[in-house]
Amino acid sequence: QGRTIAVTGASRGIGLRVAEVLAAEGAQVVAGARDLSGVPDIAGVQFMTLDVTDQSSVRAFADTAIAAGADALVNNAGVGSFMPVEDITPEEYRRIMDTNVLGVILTSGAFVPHFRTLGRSTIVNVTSDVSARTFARGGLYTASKYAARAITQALAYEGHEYGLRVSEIRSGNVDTYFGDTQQGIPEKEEWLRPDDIAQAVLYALSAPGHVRIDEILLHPTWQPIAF
Ligand code: NJP
Repeated sequence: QGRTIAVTGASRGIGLRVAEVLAAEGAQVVAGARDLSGVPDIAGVQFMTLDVTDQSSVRAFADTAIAAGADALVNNAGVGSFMPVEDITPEEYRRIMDTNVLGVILTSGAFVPHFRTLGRSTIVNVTSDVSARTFARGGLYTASKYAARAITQALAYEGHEYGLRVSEIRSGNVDTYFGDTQQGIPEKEEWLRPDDIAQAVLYALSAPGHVRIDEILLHPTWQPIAF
């Protein structure tokens, strides 16, 4: 209520639902993605073009959110890519790492100088359950999420000095457009919904000031247990 929160990767999937849920709770949301052509009108949500791999785009996004009073950032933008190690090209490596790792670095870096002045602020990073485990054909994607987890934890150490709380949301399969797939197809019926992740983000953002949620790990019930 009364807060301003920046959300990346908010044109669809998890990020869009995060923006909707936060706005329904009374927050002002500055929501970014590259292609805003399909986004709905949502009261309390200001959509802005954002490419997290492009520093000037990130700066413009952060400047707008900071001018609106942002005290929290949700790094959610991310892309998937699944192939055997021998098929990973330099181009695909850069696309995944630039978005999932450099994107978190640039976006966090654009907000941190402001957050330092606040005394209390929050960054929530939507990484993955595979930020600490891998699988066949998942080398590149999981490498990016391991790296995003490391950045998340480094930020937590650094931010501890000035009241920045940092949370990592690690989920199993979620029914979105992730990895160039479709939402709502029969194979994904038992998967987590974007709202399940949005509720975890809301919990991390709204925990009382004396509580820091280091990480939340959640899966669809059917998914084999993996920690
Ligand atoms: O995927 P999708 P999710 N700059 O494809 C945006 C993680 N995750 O919601 O830019 C700015 O429906 C893109 O918009 P656009 C996953 O790794 C997922 O599932 O127009 N924004 C769109 O709004 C990711 O970090 C699952 O293409 C950029 C959004 O990101 C996060 O959840 C499991 C961008 C992606 O929406 C959200 O993914 C898991 C850029 N350069 C973790 N590039 C899962 N779905 O199963 C992309 O463990 N976006």
